[in-house]
Amino acid sequence: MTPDKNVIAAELERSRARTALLTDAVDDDDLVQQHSPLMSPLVWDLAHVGNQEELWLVRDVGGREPVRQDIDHLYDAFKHARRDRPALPLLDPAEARRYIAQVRDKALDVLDRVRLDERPLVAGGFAFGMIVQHEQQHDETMLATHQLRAGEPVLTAAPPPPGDRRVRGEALIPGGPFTMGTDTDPWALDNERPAHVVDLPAFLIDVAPVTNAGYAAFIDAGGYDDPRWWSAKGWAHRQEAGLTAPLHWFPDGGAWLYRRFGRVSPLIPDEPVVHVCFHEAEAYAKWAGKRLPTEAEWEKAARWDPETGRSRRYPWGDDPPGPQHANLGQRHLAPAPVGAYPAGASPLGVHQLIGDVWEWTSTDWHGYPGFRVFPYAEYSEVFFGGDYKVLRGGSFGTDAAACRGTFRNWDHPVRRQIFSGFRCVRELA
Ligand code: AVJ
Ligand code: FE
Repeated sequence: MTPDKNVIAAELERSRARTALLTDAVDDDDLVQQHSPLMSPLVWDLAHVGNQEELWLVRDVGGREPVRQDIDHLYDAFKHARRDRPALPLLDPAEARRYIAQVRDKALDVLDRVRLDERPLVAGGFAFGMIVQHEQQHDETMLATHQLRAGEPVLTAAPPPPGDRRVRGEALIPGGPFTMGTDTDPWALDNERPAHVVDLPAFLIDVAPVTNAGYAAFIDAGGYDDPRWWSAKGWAHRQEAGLTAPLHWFPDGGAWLYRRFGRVSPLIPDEPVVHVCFHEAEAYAKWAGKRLPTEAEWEKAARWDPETGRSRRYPWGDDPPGPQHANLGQRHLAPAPVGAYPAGASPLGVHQLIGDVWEWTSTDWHGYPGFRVFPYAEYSEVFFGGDYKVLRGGSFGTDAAACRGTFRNWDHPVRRQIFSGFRCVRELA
């Protein structure tokens, strides 16, 4: 299943089309503005994806001369915090667009000439896949910036498919070993490797993510005012940040309104809740008499096939995600209501593990046993052991190229500008 050069070129093109859509939607003033201190100006993301492509595909894989070595430091995410990026002498929008187009031409030429079995870095097209995923990840980050942006709506998409209220309750995941992670997925990143066996006791997992209605019940029950449900750290954060509801919710009489990509509307009860931090998810779970899944529990629910005992790429099998399986790729600019993807359910009846909302787990960000940096420590290793929780499954903003049953995301437990939700688990009585 090594992707051939035409597939790789098409994937590069698809990520660039998404980048263009997100950055052509607003004017140049808007591109250089900072919409939140948590985010870069969009024009930074724009040139940064090109700079990473230059570093890895043009210079490293291609062995070519630098295009713009002078700007490397501006687009090195470790050199300047997001809040400081607007003050940098960044390329302006026209320069950034020219730069990334120039890099892309060279990268495609490198792709044309390279032998994909030459070095580990390019085996199976890995370096190209890494760059495709990197751009798609920044496209999701840019979508989160759009969600924080004030002003008139500029993005549109078809609404997600309808839900099905019969999809409710919990599924039993039997105890026993399963294979977590992968050795064989050609574009899997270093943190998804190596494959290793994990033995878990049986558990019950929610068949769907927690909905807006479910989360509103926690608020109505006084959940934000009762320290019993919160960890000490979570309660301290709730107090300090003055949390009273998910980000982008605001009260309207006895109901809730929600602001999404510049449009305000009543909350849709059956939609998965989104824009909650880890601490809010954890508090809800405790209030509900449950807990958050560990990362291993989440992956077993998503990949383990009870028929064969094998771990698959997705809950529905090994077929690539189609529109019938999961809400991915910014096809819809909202999570889909619970039950919208029966074809995407796991054999044990767990729905919407992939797409819709990233799901918080209780696991701290770490390397698997036998982890080896590949190809650079700054992607994931430097964050191991930090104040980060693992998120799984991807959101409506995540592209299929950057989402699979093994894919691991992480963020600080207080972050909620990302498209984050959750589901709960429970031990057997
Ligand atoms: C995997 C989403 C945590 O955006 O910080 C992008 C992805 N790494 N450029 C991030 C990433 C370098 C990363 N996350
Ligand atoms: Fe990056």
